[in-house]
Amino acid sequence: MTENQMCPSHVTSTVTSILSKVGFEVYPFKIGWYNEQVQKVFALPYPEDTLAFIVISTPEMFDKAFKPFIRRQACTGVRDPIDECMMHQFSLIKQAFPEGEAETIHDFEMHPNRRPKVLVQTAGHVAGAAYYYQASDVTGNPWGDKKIYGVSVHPKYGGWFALRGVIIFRNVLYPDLARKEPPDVVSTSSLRQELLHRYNHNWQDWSFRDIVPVTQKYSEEQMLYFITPPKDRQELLKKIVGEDQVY
Ligand code: B12
Repeated sequence: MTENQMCPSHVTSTVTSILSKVGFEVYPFKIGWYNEQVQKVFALPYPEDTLAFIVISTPEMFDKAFKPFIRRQACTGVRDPIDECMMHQFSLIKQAFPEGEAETIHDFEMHPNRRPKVLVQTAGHVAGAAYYYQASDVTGNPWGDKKIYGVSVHPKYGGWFALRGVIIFRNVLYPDLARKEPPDVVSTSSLRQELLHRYNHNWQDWSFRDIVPVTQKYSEEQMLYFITPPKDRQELLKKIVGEDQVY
């Protein structure tokens, strides 16, 4: 740590205290851990010891962050309401630190060529938050050359969570950050194969989310919100939070 850099443990506790009370989990990682996994085009342009966090929304986010955000009529309706809510939460993190210290990248942010700015599943894996299962984790190459998308599984929420983005502290180097492996909860090759099959071929039935027993999942109301086509969600929100409280 240099003389005048912010203390990494203070940064971690500030980020955690803001986000955990509204249904998020945050896990620290070093940019170098991420960059050593991804192809160069996806690398994040910071020194390897730079402190970053992956932000995960738990099943509680809907009640603790999203509904209050809609009730406060803080949503403009210009973007997807969940995305707007995430932008609001990330802005609170930026405000908690001196100007420019906390940089954020959302899962939905793309470069002009449509390449995602951050691969949140890889970030979640290297941070020890949720194991990212890919075709290479299954023995015997059952799919041949066919493109199979990977999926992350959380030790408590299975697939009932989302990886919302990363927060990067460009001026905080943390060479001594201890690395934690993500819990390998889908430990057999046959169950991993089943997981990837469900995620790639039957993702609409959401059964991939229940690949392991979970302690908590989305409420009926939250499930209804996410299965409702975006164009009909505003009507549904009126029922959820009250007619006159929706943008
Ligand atoms: C583009 C995108 C899509 C595209 C393409 C999918 C894809 N994976 O490429 C489409 C539209 C098809 C899609 C669909 C869905 N998506 Co989508 N999607 C994304 C998005 C925005 C980017 C993914 C991407 O382009 N990756 C690029 C490729 C190249 O990355 P990659 O395959 O992981 O390769 C890297 C790793 O292999 C890494 N690597 C190499 N070796 C190693 C070794 C280790 C150990 C590690 C850790 C990494 C690693 O290096 C590679 C890059 O160089 C992410 C959010 C994000 N920003 O990451 C969500 C995301 C992957 N989607 C998600 C979801 C849930 C879905 C859907 C179920 C729909 C939905 N939103 O409900 C469907 C299901 C997929 C399906 N069957 O169609 C979730 C997955 C959550 C989870 N539990 O994993 C994400 C993370 C969004 C989120 N906010 O949570 N999606």
